[in-house]
Amino acid sequence: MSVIPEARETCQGCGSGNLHPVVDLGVVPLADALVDPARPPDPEPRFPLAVAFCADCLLVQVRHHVPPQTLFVDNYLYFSSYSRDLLEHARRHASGLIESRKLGPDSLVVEIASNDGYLLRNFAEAGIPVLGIDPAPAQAAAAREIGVETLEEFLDERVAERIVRERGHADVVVANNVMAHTPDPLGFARSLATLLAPGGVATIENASVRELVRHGEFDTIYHEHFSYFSTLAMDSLLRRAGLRLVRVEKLPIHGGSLRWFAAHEGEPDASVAAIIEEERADGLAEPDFYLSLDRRVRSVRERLPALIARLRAGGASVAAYGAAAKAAILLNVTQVDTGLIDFVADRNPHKQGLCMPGVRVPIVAPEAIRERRPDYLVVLAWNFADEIMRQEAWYAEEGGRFVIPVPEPRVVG
Ligand code: JHZ
Ligand code: ZN
Repeated sequence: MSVIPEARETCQGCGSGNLHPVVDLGVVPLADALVDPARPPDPEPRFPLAVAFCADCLLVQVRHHVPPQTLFVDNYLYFSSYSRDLLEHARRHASGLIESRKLGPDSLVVEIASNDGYLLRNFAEAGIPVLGIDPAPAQAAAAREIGVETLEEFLDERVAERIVRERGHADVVVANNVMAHTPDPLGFARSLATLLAPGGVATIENASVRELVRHGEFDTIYHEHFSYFSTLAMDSLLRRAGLRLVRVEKLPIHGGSLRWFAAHEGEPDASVAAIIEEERADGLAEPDFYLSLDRRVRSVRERLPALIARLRAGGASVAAYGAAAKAAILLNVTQVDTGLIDFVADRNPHKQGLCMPGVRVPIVAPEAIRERRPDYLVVLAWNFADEIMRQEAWYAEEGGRFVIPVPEPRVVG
């Protein structure tokens, strides 16, 4: 039996007790704890999933903490390299840094949560020394196979100090979609500061909480994501870690992300003040902004199962695409189970043959779409809807229809 964590009463970013509840998604399985149908857990562990806003450091955060070892080592089959758009995004990020930071054979690029080496390979192929840090064993092994040296650990200050002793400081530290993955974001930011050379830059990328709320992306809330960042919250955190936020860029990836540039020194460019101003004007410094999420959850919870049930009642068959972590949350929160969808297709062979947690919908290879010809395909990895619909263009040409589930379920194509 797993231990059910208590709801935290203090902020994980600043220790304040000034937490305001934002949304409660109920009690759900872990988003990446895919179930082996030959050995199903009984009972399947479930955890409360509720989010709060800290009125002091402005960090949005989950209140029930599951140990990172459980999340990212024991139950983690996410490999970054199964999305071509993400690979292209990583390639552009790397070539931009190589050029702007004039990186070469004497530089060092460190990536935290380097996964299967999807990003660092671009630096390595250009002859730039790299070091990946990632605690997930299969992903670290895959990275090493393509020549990306990887330390199989969680980053903390001790690990950061050791790397500096052994390898020197990093000219560039990349932390993409990982700042949210730690229960101790301040300790994490301090580790970035330790790793970073005096004139170096850290680039930190994460889904933007502004877009999460504005577009009702509640399914991106799960235990792996301990926090949800605005630039306001990031600025506060980096300052407390002794770093400066010097630039911010908006990116379309993952439903709307931000890339923050942090350094030991240097003046912020105009992007920082502009985005902070925009966030303040939109109300991100106040708890009320976040409360609209609750309405979105209620609406999708009602409308998605109703839409699928209506299609099925008309004789149609329905399946889904993308066994993403967000898919597990969406299916469990809306109770879309095997009574409503037949399978979830996913390109990641590590996920195929397993079932979605909780609802137990089987995960199969995308070839099943051709073989079984469902009339509708719910795009659960909606953040990659364009790529998926491009890749499965034949399906729409032959009469199949896609359903996009958030912010409001709708049939497209
Ligand atoms: P995707 C992941 O979340 C993991 P998830 C993690 N929780 C995180 O922080 C965020 O990213 C940022 C598949 N797929 O990327 C691959 C195809 O099969 O939205 C994935 O299983 N064919 C750490 O899991 C899933 O869909 C395709 O053509 O919510 C997408 O998952 C494409 C494009 C994807 O992330
Ligand atoms: Zn706080």
